[in-house]
Amino acid sequence: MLWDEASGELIALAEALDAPIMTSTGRDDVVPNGHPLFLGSIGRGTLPEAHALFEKADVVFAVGTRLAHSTTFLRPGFFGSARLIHAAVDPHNIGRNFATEVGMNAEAGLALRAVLGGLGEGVERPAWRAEAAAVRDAQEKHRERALEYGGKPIDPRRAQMALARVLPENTIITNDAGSAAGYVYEYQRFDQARSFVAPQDLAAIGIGYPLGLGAKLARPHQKVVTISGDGAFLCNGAELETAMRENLPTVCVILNNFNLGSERAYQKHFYEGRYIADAIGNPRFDEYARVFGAAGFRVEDPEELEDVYAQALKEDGPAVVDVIIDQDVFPEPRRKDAVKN
Ligand SMILES: Cc1ncc(C[n+]2csc(CCOP(=O)(O)OP(=O)(O)O)c2C)c(N)n1
Ligand SMILES: [Mg+2]
Repeated sequence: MLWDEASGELIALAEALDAPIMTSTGRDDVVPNGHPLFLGSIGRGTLPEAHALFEKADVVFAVGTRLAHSTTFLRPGFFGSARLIHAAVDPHNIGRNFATEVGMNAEAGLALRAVLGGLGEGVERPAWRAEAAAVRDAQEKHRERALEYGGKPIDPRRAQMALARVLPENTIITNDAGSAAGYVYEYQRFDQARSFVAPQDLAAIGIGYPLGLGAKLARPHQKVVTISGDGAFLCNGAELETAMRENLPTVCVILNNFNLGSERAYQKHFYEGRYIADAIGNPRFDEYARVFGAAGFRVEDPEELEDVYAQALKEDGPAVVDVIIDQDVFPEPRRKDAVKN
């Protein structure tokens, strides 16, 4: 969808059908998130309200997606009783994992234009519009609630939402794998295509910070912010040297729980909280950044988040914000279904 720059066609079709739009995981930037029919991405960040509406669909038109693991978990019942129309550029992906009523081997824009062209006048379905509005309302309330999570260490949801409130329009966000960074799907919002670079199926930790440097090289006039866990940042944090040498002023927000939180989450949910090898001892990341000559910040008080983020965003060189967060707040493990079976 992004490669084909077909967001306009996608929106036109959704509007013609009054059909809600959801994107695959990590493609939250395909549609300007303020659009009244946009309900977020499918996968980790999907709120129950959005999921319930997805399950009510009688037809799902999946365009320009592989329907890969990070979105569908390859769960056989993923589409429930909905009939699936799947347009994909690689024919091997059509019918590969899911029973498909109609397959279209086409680029996203072409497939969308073909369907739009055959639609005629479109339809009005005020009930679906209203349901979409109700889901969007629930999502906004959910986001706002994060601002009430006080206390120390900082709740990672508060850290994410505070960031969402200060980011300038058209900031590019690059994300790392991990639990606290994974809240990105619930709390960050995107206005334009190609403003979100997320780890996909392999989800290797350590990717976030270098992704940000690449994004800054490609788009020097846009702000670039990376959201990373502490364990993930430790994998590739020495790229601060590259950032300094190449003058790549990104802001790296490290959600620091002194823990490989994703592993802790598994141990909590599947091993009765018998924690082992999850804790990590970190250097102070603000000082670590300064050793390279970059700007370093540290936040321990949730009330200071927005100010410190704003300061870091004003830096004209590389900056790191070390946010000390609660190691016991994390989303449910993504692979819960897989581990259960
Ligand atoms: C290269 C690699 N090794 C291991 C993993 C498994 N893994 C996924 S998340 C994670 C922990 C990440 O810790 P951190 O970056 O501190 O984020 P947190 O979950 O604590 O928010 C690990 C080890 C992985 N995805 N990639
Ligand atoms: Mg961590």
